[in-house]
Order: sequence, then C-alpha cells, then structure tokens
Amino acid sequence: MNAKQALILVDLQNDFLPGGALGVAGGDEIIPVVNQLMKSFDLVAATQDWHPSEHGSFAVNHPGHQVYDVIDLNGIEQVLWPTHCVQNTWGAELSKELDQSKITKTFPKGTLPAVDSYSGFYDNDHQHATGLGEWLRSQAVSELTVAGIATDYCVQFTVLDAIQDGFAVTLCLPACRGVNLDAADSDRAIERMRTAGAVIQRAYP
Ligand code: VGL
Ligand code: ZN
Repeated sequence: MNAKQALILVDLQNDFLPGGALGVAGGDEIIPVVNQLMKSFDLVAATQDWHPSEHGSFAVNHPGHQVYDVIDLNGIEQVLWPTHCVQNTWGAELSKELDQSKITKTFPKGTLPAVDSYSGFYDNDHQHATGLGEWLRSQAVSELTVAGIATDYCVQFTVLDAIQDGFAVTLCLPACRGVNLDAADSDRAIERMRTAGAVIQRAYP
C-alpha cells in the first residue's frame, strides 16, 4: 500500500498576493497551478496567517521602528512587517481564485501577539502547536507536498518543521513564491530545505 499523502497550502491569502498589504511578486501566478495540483490529492490542508491587530510582528506596534527592521521579539529575531492578515479582514481571507472546495481543513497561525508563527505546525518559539501535525497523523498521512507563500518565510519554516516531525516532504517550487527582501533569500531557503531532507520538485506538471 502506498503511503498516504497530503497537500499543504501555505498562506494563499489576499494580503500576500499582488495588491495586498504584503504582496509577493508573482503570488497570483501560483493560484492556477495550485488549483491543478489539488486534483492529485485526497487531503488538502491550508494554513492561514491570522494575526490580532496588536501582533508583535507588525512594525506599527513598535514605535521608532520601520517596516523590515529586525528586532528581538521576546528572545527571537523578528522581521517587522507591514500590518497584514488581521483576523476577520479581507486581507486574511484565502484568495477567491483558489478552489477552496478542495480544502479539507484550515489551520490558523500567528494568533498570539507575543510570538510570530511562520510555520504551519508551531509558533516560532516551538511552544504552541497549531494542530496541523496532530491532524495529519490522525489521517494517517506520512508524506506531504508543500506549496504557497512565502518560500523564504512560511513555506520554509513549514517544511523544516514537517521534516523534524518525521514527515517526508516534497516542495513544489512552481507553486511557491518568495518575498526576497534580499534577492537570494528564496534560493538560500530552498538549499536549507533540500539539505534538511526535502525533495525539491522543480517542474509541474
Ligand atoms: C509570512 C511574513 C509574515 C508568510 C507571514 O506567509 O510567509 N511572511 N507573515
Ligand atoms: Zn504574518
């Protein structure tokens, strides 16, 4: 019997698409790719960045700091972002272009103001689980394909946590886009994921 597989869609939300508060270049291009990709999976889970307005990752909540400054947030290095994916706002909604009927379950993350959560599995301090790992285990899933936004942040941390928790992970690159505050950030993230054990899928279909 083949191992059970799931597709993990990371943060396909309006704020991460062009025109959004933290719009990622080309983010809209991956939606049709993801809609096609979903057809090959029985189980699809989506993560959803879901911040309270007082979230510690927002530059506006740190007077004297600018967007993209890096600070120490309760002992963890934190990039300060534009205000994005605030709970119950349009920016936090999954894209309407996404075929949401295929999504089995959605996992919110980043809800605690004091710590960011790039990974779909754990907060950045690894103290709180989102429930995604437990749910995948309950579904007897052992192999994951990961796609979404952003290659250098939430996709990377999701892949690394998944591998650490014992899942076999394929990264579907044609269905990912990166922020690239530094132009090489996504390439570095891909190399880190590959070194950790992820299979890097460079073409789709
Ligand atoms: C993300 C920055 C801040 C992401 C989320 O989805 O990669 N990046 N919050
Ligand atoms: Zn965020």
